[in-house]
Amino acid sequence: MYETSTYELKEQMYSPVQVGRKVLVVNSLGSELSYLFFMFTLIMLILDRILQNSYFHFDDMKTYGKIVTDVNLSDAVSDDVIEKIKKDVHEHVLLIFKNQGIVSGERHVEISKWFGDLESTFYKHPRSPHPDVFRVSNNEEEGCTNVGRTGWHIDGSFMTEPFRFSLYHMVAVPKSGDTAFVPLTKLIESLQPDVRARWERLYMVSDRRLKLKHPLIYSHPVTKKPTLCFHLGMTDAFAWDAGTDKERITEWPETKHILTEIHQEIEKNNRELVYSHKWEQGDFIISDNLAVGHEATPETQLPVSQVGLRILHRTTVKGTEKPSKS
Ligand SMILES: O=C(O)CCC(=O)C(=O)O
Ligand SMILES: [Fe+2]
Repeated sequence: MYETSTYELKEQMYSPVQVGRKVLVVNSLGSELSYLFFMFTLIMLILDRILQNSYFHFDDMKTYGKIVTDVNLSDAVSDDVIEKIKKDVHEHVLLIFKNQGIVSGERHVEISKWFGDLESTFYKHPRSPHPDVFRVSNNEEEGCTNVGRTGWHIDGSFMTEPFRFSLYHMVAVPKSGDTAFVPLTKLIESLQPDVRARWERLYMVSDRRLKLKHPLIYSHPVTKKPTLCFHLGMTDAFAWDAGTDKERITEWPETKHILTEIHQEIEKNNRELVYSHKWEQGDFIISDNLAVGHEATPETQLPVSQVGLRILHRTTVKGTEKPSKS
C-alpha cells in the first residue's frame, strides 16, 4: 500500500537512532525476552543496511520529499489513495513515484486533473502527446529546448495566480540532466533575520506583459507556511514596500543584486537545501509548485550525441489564489 512507501520505512522504522535506543532498554531487562528483543533489533539493523543500499535516493532527499514505490499511476487509483496523495504533496512538497513505465499524455493529464483545472501557457510543440502537456527536450525537433535554464523559479510566477502544482514525467531518460529542487519554507527559515526582514518588504515585478507585482514572501494558500513567489530569470525589477507610500521600484543593478542574493541563499553551504533529481526510467514527480523552487541543471541541454535523448512531459495546475501578504 501507499502508506509503506520507502521514505517512511527508512525514516520511521529503521532509523539507527531508534535501534540504538532499543539496545539500551534490552540490557536493563536481562531476561529471555530481552534476548529476543536484541535479536529483533539486530535484524532491524541489518534490514536498515539493506534498505540503505537499495534506496539510494533517500540520502539525497535531505529532509523533504517522499519516494513512493507502491502505486501504479497508470492503473485506476482509489479515491482514498488520491486523497492521501493530495495531502502528502503539501506535507512533503515533492512526491517521486518510481517504476511507472511510460505514462501516456492522456493519463498524465487525467492524474493532473485530480488537483484542479489545468492551465497551459506554453508553446504547443508538434510532438506533444496532448495540448495540456508541455514537451521539453534537448532536441528541438522533439520538444522545447532551454526550458527552466534561466534560473531558479516556480512555474507561472508571471500569472496573477501562479500554478498550484507541476507534474513531471521523463519519457526519454538521458545519461545526465537532473532537475534540481529547493524547499521554499526551509529556505526562508534558514535566512539570517536581517535578510528575512528585507525579503519581507520585497515584491517581484514580473517581466511579462502584465508586469504583475507579487510579494516575494507570502503564506502558502493551503499550508499557510511562508513561501516564495519568484523567478530568477523572469523578473524585471523588485518593488520595496509595494502598496505603501514608501514604495520604490529597483533599477537594474539593484534588481540584479537581489536576484544574486536569492540565488546564493538557495545554493549556500554547498547546496545543502538542494535536492538534485537524477531521473530514472519510469519516474513521475508531483510537486507543490508553490512550496518548492526548481531549475533545470546545465546538463539538461547537453546534445543527444553525448547524453542521449531527453524528453520531459510537464503539466501545470491552474492557480486559484493571488499571492498576498494578508
Ligand atoms: O527540464 C527540466 O528539468 C525542468 C524544466 C522546467 O523548469 C519546467 O519544465 O518547468
Ligand atoms: Fe519550471
